[in-house]
Amino acid sequence: MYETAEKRERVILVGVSLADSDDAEQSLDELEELARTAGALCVGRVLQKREQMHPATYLGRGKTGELKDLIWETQADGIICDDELSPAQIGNLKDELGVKIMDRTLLILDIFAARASTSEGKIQVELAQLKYRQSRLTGLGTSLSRLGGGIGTRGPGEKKLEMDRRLIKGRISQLTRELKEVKRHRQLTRESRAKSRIPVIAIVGYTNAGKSTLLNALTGAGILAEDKLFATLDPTTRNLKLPGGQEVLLTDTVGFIRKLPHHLIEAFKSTLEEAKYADLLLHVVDASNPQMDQQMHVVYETLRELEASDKPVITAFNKKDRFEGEYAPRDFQAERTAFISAKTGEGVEELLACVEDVLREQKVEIEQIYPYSDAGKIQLIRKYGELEKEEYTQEGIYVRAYVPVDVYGKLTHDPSGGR
Ligand SMILES: Nc1nc2c(ncn2[C@@H]2O[C@H](COP(=O)(O)OP(=O)(O)OP(=O)(O)O)[C@@H](O)[C@H]2O)c(=O)[nH]1
Ligand SMILES: [Mg+2]
Repeated sequence: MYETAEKRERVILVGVSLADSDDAEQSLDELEELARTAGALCVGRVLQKREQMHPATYLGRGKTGELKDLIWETQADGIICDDELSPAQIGNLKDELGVKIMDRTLLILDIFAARASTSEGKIQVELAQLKYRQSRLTGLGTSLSRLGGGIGTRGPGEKKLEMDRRLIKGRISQLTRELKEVKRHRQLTRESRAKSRIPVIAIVGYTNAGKSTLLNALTGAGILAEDKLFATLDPTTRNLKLPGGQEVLLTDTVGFIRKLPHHLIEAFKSTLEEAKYADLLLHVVDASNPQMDQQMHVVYETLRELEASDKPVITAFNKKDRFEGEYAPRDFQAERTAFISAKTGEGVEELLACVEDVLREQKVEIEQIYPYSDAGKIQLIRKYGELEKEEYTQEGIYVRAYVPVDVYGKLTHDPSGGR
């Protein structure tokens, strides 16, 4: 993803463990993974237990001194803090430590910047980057240009990173306008999908859970699936015919992560919102990851933030090939759960059966005898629903089927005034 010729930045990861949470160490593991994805080399870690983050310097005084020594020992080029820093914190740490100061947000923005491939993705990333930078110009400005590369300098608007406040403001409003246009297009696509009445299923989940691998396995979509965080940034939609014959649209979406930067959620809303307009969410979980529970929690929290938490969910515990035996995680928030390996294809059939079940539950059962002159209605059922049984009797055509609610109205309404 990154040019190898570029010198790898040597970074120290810095975190604060708050009294009420104990997953700071795991969060740092994830930060290391993110840093690695962005091409940096982690040369040290500092984790401080504190009641709260220090408002001026993130770490307390003593720890900051310790960090300074570690920077000297390891010849680090910079530090990455695990939480979003305020402009003041960046400035103070910069003065104190004399190296490049980065945070989780900057890092994630940087990875997104390198991943963005569509114009929509690029606009969204640049907007998020500029908004982040806007308030931090003094703290970041010099440290970024001094190094002339590395984390925080990549992106669609790379040349514009040196812009002053006034220009940034202008660029932000231009991008906001462009994004509005993009959103309008997305809305139109959604509307035409809704008209076609083909159910939309959004694949959601923590980053690296196997969402793209699953979409590829189901539809041969040929999307990049990698053992890297945020391999997918732009949503891809593919048609899929379920075993019973019904067609659905499957959309692969950007992965979620803990502490997903607010700017990014804002900027990426139109991409992330795919989940909001879906009929069903397919939640892919990496069940071989020891952090599985926290990751599922993050996914549900993010869905809530996107106002998509009222959708029916099917949870697919993925990477079954990596765990053995009795292990049987559960998800009480899901309508159904399945155990699959997107890689080997194991369990995928059962998963599709779950999808059919849940889609059927969203439909209404219809059992009726139609006169032979009403054969058009049978066509309607075939097209939009599932025809379970069809019998040609003396009174007419006996039909038992599951149909979408809106089609149901058309099927039961009898213009002749009833028989
Ligand atoms: N062993 C095993 N590995 C899997 C399975 N499914 C996916 N993977 C691997 O997990 C990694 C991540 O898969 P992706 O499909 O890129 O995951 P994603 O959820 O799309 O990730 P992002 O797009 O980064 O959010 C890849 O290296 C896959 O090969 C599985 O069933 N078993
Ligand atoms: Mg992906």
